[in-house]
Amino acid sequence: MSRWRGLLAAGAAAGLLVAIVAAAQFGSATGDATTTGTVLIASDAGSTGEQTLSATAVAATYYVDPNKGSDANDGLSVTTALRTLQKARQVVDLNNGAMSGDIVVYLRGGRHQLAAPLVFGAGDGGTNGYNVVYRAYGTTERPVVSGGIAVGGWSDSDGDGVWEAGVPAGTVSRNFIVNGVPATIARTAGAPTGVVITSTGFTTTSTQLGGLANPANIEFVWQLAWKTKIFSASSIATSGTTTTVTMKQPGWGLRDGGSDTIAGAPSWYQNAKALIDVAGEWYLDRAANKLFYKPRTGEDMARAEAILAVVDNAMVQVTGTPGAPVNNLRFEGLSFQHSTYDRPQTDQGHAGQQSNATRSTLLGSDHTAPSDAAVRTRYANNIVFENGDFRNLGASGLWFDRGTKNSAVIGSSFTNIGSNGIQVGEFLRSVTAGNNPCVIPCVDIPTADEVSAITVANNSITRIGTEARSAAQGIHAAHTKGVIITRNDLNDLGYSAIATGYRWDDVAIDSGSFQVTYNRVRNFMKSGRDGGGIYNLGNQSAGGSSVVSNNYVAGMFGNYGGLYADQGSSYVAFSNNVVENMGGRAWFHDNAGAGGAQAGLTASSNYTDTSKANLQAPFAPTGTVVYAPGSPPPAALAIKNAAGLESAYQALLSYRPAYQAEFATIGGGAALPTPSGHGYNGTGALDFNASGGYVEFAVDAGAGGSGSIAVRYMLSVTTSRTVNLTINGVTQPFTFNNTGGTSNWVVVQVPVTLNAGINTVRFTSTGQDGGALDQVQLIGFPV
Ligand SMILES: [Ca+2]
Ligand SMILES: [Ca+2]
Ligand SMILES: [Ca+2]
Ligand SMILES: [Ca+2]
Repeated sequence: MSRWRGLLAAGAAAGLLVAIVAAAQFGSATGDATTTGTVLIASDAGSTGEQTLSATAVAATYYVDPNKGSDANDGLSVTTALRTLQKARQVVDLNNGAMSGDIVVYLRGGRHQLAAPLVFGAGDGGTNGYNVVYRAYGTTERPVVSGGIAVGGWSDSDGDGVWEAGVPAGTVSRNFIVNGVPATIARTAGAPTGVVITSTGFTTTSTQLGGLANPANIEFVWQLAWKTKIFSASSIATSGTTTTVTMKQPGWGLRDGGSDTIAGAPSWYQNAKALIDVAGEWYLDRAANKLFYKPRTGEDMARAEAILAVVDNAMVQVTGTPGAPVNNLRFEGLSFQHSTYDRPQTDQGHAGQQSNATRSTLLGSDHTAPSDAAVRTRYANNIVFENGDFRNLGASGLWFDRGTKNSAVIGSSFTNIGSNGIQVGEFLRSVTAGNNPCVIPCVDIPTADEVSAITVANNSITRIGTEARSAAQGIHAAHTKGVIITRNDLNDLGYSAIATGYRWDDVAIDSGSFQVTYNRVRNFMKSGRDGGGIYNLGNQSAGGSSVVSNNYVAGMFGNYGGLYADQGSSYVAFSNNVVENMGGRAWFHDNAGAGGAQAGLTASSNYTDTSKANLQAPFAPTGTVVYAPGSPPPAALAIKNAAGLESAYQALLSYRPAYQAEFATIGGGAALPTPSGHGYNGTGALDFNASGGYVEFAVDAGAGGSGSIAVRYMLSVTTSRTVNLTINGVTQPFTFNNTGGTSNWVVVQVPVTLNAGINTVRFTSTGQDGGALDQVQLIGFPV
């Protein structure tokens, strides 16, 4: 079907999506001046100066500038931009009744702070077949849709290295991000001792617990085999050598259900000021409305960008109704950051189940439903996220929920996500009535409620499951039809990378006809066990059989198998996959027979460097080619090399957010005036002022190596200006050239070789002012 009006090539049958848009947003800064308003205005008139997906006319253009805009403006030009997304949504709603072309809302660089969830309803989408597009302005501006508040006014008056700052009364948060990097809730290194689980909590011989302040906010974390559970105390009391932890209810009563249950001590406990001892740990004292933090190397709390995530869960919602879905919305080039996940400190706790779904009484009983997500669509049609950056989020990243159809997430990165990266579909089950009964229909799902024809393509997913390392999955699709998961790169996961299905028998339900193809899956099961690189549960026959083919799966850290057909798996064909470096585990783990007859379950022409397979008759792979480790035959090598991101999206593998000059360390008379022009990222830019003025960045180059530093700046005088650029103590000149206007920012790449971990990058004036320095960004260093 033509879902995107020609925006995407209809290559799904071959498992291939053709990239229409260059991933210019990521790491391809070129040093030319293509970010100027002139070019963009031309592109609005149909020029190709900007990579635009749609060939349709633009009926209206609006601008949102979080630094220079005002909601009293008309929003129709860069100089009369609106300030908030909430206002832009209202303006669009009043003007989209009879569209004659797309409506484009350009988001300027900076942090677009949400005071409350941003909710798009049926009146906010495109009409007459056109789209409403929320798009980053230019290729080097990075608008951040943020559910957080900036925290300033830090002090360390007692000099103990733990800094503190006030927050608004009543602030609740479990996610704190400094200079773009998540901080860690203050925690113990290990488990309490002598733990005995009881119906009300547990007893322990660890005496520290009894002395901690604000016991009702202390959390206990169990990282189990494939579940993560987090509960908080209602009270803690010590008598003699025994400390009794009483947990909040009803959460503690829901702690189990199914297997993988709590039997012993929590893995650690967290969220008390006394537990701050390692750099990067933080604590929010909810009673005193104070935030405490022990800075990491290179963080200057007088300057650092300190963001406390305060919008709980779904900070962006696309929510229609069964009779009136939201249609035709696109989000292009946007970063979604700073949602939090408050539930572990509530009475419900986080009673995590498989796929980090959550058991709770919030849905009327003790039912299990998918994990919450920062961005969620429900009763929605033709919703597309492209070139996005989902980062530093409390729960899951993106969820195509009930009633979402013909939608996609393409060319986006998912990093530092609390729960799953991407979820597709809905389920609700009762663990007390057995694993399988569906609380909501899963056979004959009402048409309006179906989740179907979702494409997940060319995304990079890494370091997800920061809250639920042993349970979170890169991509989970369940109770859906026609889902295409293709060309994604998944790396560094605690549990299964791609998982489909959520039913432990082979009863045919409205689930199936999925394609998991051409993905590259690396380094998974690093925390949990009983998972796989590509994992399926249950019958996948609805709408036709399902396919897992041409994937490259490598680097397994815990059992059971690279490809895993779990209970009830049927009508899934595994073919032409390459599975290697399993660390002694099986290339194929078959447990399908435990839940059914394995009808339609096949494995053919797969390639692997291990002969180990766990199989249950009558299932038997055919045509398997086993080769010696390191010696794949040409056919396997071809599959391996073809898997993963298409070339236009390769830059996602090294995409790192920029470091803003205004949050770095400055000195020598340098200052941070608000730039007079538009289009800077973050909240400002650096002015060197006189000789000796400097800014110093502490940049994390990961494993280090060769790459470049992309410097974004503006200079609106005709004479070039040269400063010293000192990288790890070695100095070279850096010249700012005239960019032709105070709103014209350019990006110049400086080739560098960096050490692993933190490197220092300092710009210093040598006698005259420099340009206005906006940010630096590492290019080409794998994340
Ligand atoms: Ca409307
Ligand atoms: Ca202190
Ligand atoms: Ca600690
Ligand atoms: Ca900046």
